[in-house]
Amino acid sequence: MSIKFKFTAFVLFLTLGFVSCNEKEVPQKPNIIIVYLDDLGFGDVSYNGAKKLKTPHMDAMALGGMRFNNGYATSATCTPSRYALLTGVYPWREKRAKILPGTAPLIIGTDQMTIPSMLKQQGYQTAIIGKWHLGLGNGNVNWNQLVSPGPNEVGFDYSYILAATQDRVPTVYIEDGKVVGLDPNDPIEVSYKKNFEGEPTGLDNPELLTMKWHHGHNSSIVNGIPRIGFMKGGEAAKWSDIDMADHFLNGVKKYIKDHKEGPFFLYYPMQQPHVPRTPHPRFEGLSELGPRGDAIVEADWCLGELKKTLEAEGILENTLIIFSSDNGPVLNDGYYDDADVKNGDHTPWGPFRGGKYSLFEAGTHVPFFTYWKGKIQPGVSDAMVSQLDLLSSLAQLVGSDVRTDDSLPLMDLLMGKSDQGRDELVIEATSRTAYKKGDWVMIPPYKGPASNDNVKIELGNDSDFQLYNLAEDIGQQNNLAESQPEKLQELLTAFEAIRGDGYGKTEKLELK
Ligand code: NG6
Ligand code: CA
Repeated sequence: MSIKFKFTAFVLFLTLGFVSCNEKEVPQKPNIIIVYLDDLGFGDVSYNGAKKLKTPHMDAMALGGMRFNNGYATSATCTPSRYALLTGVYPWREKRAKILPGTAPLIIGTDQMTIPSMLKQQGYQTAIIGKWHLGLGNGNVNWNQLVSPGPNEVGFDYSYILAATQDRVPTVYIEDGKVVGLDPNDPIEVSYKKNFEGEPTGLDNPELLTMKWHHGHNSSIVNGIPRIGFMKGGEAAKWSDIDMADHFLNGVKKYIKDHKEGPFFLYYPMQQPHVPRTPHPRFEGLSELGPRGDAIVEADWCLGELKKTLEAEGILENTLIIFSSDNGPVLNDGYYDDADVKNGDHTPWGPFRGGKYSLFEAGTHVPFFTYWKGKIQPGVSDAMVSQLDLLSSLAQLVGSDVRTDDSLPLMDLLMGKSDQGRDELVIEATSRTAYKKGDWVMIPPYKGPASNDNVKIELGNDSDFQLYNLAEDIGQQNNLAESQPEKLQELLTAFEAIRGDGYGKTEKLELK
């Protein structure tokens, strides 16, 4: 071996040694993007077996990153899951974390820790572009002035949002607290109590509708679609439903281009496939499932565009992407859009029982993957992880000592470097809670109907305790509460230690 080669090898050895110990000790500050879908079920993605719709971009990222077979939202509805995701606090600790109307006040405290606040402390630029649904203002919002506090007061440097849901008023975009495109001569008024005089509604004016309501959704009409809540004025500011995905995506692309020097945190909560399902016409018929499937194909395309943008800007290798959904799937969530009629043998809920609103598995057991080109090796994990864990995990990644009691620092798991997940998790559905420990799930007795006839989903209510072993019974068909009293007691004790004993025995369902 020549002296020169020996020397080169020695330098290489030193460099590699330095790099690898550097990686361990020095925190990394990649760009971080959370892509959060709305009502996407575990079985709605082709990498989990969907056949009647193809999600090639989700598949490519999931299979090229770490895929979690046991990834959970905290809740079976939107607001509480989003609350937990951003704050790292169980949503049942905050009474207001329930499906919010468009007029609800902000439910995250402006002094509360959030993912974007934590990342800001670490030098990140932070943004949300998409669905908010965590309340705005302090009550009695004047939509014609600065709408505050909101995302900008809980850690986001930049916000471009829809206030609540696509089916709720106000149907306008809000950028940094200002309604986009508002004509001051046509002020916006919003009420969830009563209609404004002379304004048509879905209930009274079916002749004006391009989409029919099935249950709820019969108040103000915007773009031919009847909504929840009443709204007047703001004509020029109203969004175009079929362009919504493109609109948010364009904002996302611009944000990435403008902030490519990084590090940035981008929270990209898409509105698909929540109702009303309004995929752009170019996606029409791309699934065999009608607008719901087409909206998922559209969301998949958006994810592909996101990746392309990162590639084009040369920052894909420096960006961690986390993908999940806020709650499980629902077919008919209040409009006649053929989602149920065309569903056939598609299983949005995957192998699980229940769906959105349900304490059964499909309510919270959702698609979940991490992708970081070159840094995360392709893999699959059965360890349990919740969106609740993202705050502490991301803090761990960037070298912040922020932690919450509920949020576990599981960054090694998310990076595929460990198979250690959480042992236990409290799950929530419309103010009811249940407990999961390892393969076991315990659902306490709840009053209320076994299923919701409108959405046709089993809710998980029963007058007796339910106990399931998912290792043998993934579909939750065999209630072992009677035959395994010791196991039941073990879970109940552990559950009450976290939850206290007032875990909603008499809670009412929020569903109408
Ligand atoms: C329900 C709506 C449903 C949906 C949901 C919120 C009715 C009858 N149903 O109250 O359509 O908007 O709220 O969904 O109004 S979530 O994903 O944002 O939690
Ligand atoms: Ca949702």
